[in-house]
Amino acid sequence: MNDIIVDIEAMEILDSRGYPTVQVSVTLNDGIRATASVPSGASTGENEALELRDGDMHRYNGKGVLNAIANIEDAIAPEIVGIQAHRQTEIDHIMLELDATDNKRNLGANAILGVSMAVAKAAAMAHNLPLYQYLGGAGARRIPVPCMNIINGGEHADNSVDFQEFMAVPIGAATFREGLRYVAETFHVLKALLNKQGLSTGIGDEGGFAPNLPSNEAAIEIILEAIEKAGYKPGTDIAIALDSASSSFCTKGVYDLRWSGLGQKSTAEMIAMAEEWVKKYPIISWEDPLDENDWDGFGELTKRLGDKIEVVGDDIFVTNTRYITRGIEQKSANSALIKLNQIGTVSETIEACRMCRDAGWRYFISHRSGETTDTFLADFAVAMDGGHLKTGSASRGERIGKYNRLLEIEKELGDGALYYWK
Ligand code: 2PG
Ligand code: MG
Repeated sequence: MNDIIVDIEAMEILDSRGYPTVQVSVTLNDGIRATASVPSGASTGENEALELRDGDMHRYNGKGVLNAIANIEDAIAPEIVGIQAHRQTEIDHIMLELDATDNKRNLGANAILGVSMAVAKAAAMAHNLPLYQYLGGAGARRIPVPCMNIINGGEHADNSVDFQEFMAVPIGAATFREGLRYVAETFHVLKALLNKQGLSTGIGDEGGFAPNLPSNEAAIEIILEAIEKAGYKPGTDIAIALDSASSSFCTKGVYDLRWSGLGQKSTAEMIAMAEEWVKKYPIISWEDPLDENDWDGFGELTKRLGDKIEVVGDDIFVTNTRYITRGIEQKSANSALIKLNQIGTVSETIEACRMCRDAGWRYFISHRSGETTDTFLADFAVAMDGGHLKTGSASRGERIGKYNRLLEIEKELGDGALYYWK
C-alpha cells in the first residue's frame, strides 16, 4: 500500500509578524515528506476556533506554541500514523474526536490545521498531482481574481485609518497574469502619489501602504487616483473592495469612527453611509460592514445593497457551517470569507465552501494578516473554484509567494485556465 503516514513532526517557527506559529511535516512510507505551516489573524472573530498559545510570559510574551507542538507529537501523531494520507476526511475527523470540544480548544486549531494541511500536501505528492488538482479534481482551472489590499488600516497598521483594508480588484483583466499586473502597477503609482503628498509609504501587516490619511474616504479617493494614473478605468478595469472589519471599532452597538473624523455611528447610520459610498464609488464588495454580532444590521444592509455589491461576512461566519447556515437562512449576506484557520481543518473548510456554492453565495479564500511563506492557499483557492482571493499587497514575500504560485498554476493550465469575477 502507498501513501501511508509513517511520521509526523512539528516545530515552532515564526510568522510574518515575528510571532511563533506551527509548522508540521508529514512523512509517508514511500519517503515523501510534505511540510505546511499555519497562519494567524489579528482581527479575529469571537467564534473562531482556538489558536493555542502557551501563555508562558518568559517566551515570546506568552505567544509560544510549544504546547500545540507537543499536542501534535504526543496526542495526534499516534492516532494518525499508519493511515493513508488521502483519507483526509477520516484523518480530520479523528482529530476532531480527539479534541472533543466545539472550538478545538483542547489540542488547538493551530495544531490540528498544521497536520490537516501537511497531510493534504503529502497525499497530493504521493498521487503525483499538483495540490490544486488533488483537492479540486480535474476540473479545477479557475484562477481567482486577486483583491489586492493596497492601503492597510485598522488593526493591521498604526495609522489614522480605521477601516482595515482597501483593495484594488482587477475585474476587467482577461487573465490572472494581466490582473495581477493591473493592480501591482496601481500599487506602484499609489506609492509615488503618497510620496508626492509627503505621506508615509511604510507598509502594514498585509503589505499595503499605511499612511495617515484624514479619513477612510481619502483612502478610496487616492486609490481611484492611482488607478487612473496607472492608465486604468475605475469600476471597469479595476474596482474597489473594502474590509472595514467593523467589529474592531464597535462597542455595544456603537461604531466609533471618531479617529477618522466620522464620529460615532449607529447601525442605521453605518448602513446609510455604506449606501452613499456604493453610489459614489466603484465599490463591488464590502466585507464586515457591521459588527459580528449585528445579525439584524447585516440583514438590513444586504436587503439594501445585496443586489449591487457582494456583502461579505468574515467575523460573523468564521468559516463555520453553523453560522453560514444561519446567514443563508436569514439572508444576512450574500458572500463569505473563508479562512482555513478560523475553522481548523481542510475538510471543514471545503465543507464551508460547498455550503456557500450550493446557496449561490460567493466565497473568498483568504490569508491571515500573520502569514508564512507556505503557498498552500494559492492551490486551495484554485481547488475551491470560488474565483475570489485575498492575499495582501504587491509586497512582502509571504504575500508575493502566493501570487507567484498562482502565476505558475495559470501557466501550467495554459488555455484551460479561466479568470473572471462574477
Ligand atoms: C481579515 C483578515 C485577513 P486578520 O479580517 O479579513 O485580511 O485579517 O487575519 O487579521 O483577521
Ligand atoms: Mg476580514
